Amino acid sequence: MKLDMTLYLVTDSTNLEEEVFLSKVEQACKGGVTLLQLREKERSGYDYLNLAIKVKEITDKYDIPLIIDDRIDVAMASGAAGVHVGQSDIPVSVARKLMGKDKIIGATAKTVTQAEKAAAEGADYLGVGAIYPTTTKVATIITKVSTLNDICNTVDIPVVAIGGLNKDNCDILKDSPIDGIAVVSAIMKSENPEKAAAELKSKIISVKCNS
Ligand code: TZP
Ligand code: MG
Repeated sequence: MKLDMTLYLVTDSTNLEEEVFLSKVEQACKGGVTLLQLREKERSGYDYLNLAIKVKEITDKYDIPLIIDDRIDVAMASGAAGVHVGQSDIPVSVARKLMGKDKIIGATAKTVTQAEKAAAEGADYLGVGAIYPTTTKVATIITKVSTLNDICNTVDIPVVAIGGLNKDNCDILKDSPIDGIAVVSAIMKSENPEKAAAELKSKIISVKCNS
């Protein structure tokens, strides 16, 4: 099945009761998220796996592929569709060997060189950013839209833009040949994640149509 990267939700459960977190995830799925990444930085393997299993029950219901951030073991054990690795994680080539050809492997790239390497090693998609400053806990730097465009024009795998994006500022991507956007706060911090996802999705579809 072809990956639909239009609206990629990267979750953040920080300061949320599990029930509230899972409800936000479900609302976002209802609102039209096309791919979902469970991103947990503080949890033990035990807790990460248990949460992944619960999130997968939801994403399965909406036919949305679940990607696990950083942890190949958690991805495999939960039956997730794939894993997302950054520059300081297990390399894409190793992830591919461990997970096999059918799993989705996403990678973070901030330069054309990193993007070319990840694609050559077998990544299925790239996340590129941060496009804007972000309030989400992450070690990142700003990536210029011109670099994002260079990456899109260099690799032949899908590229999503990430970092500080919301429905009011993603027009900056109108001339960019991206396949979609990835967001954390724009959906996770919304009081109404279903509406936030739906609005963001129609916005990004109209932005993409003009690119
Ligand atoms: N990688 C680059 S920016 C970022 C990640 C994981 C966080 C994006 O979060 P937000 O809240 O959408 O700015
Ligand atoms: Mg990582």
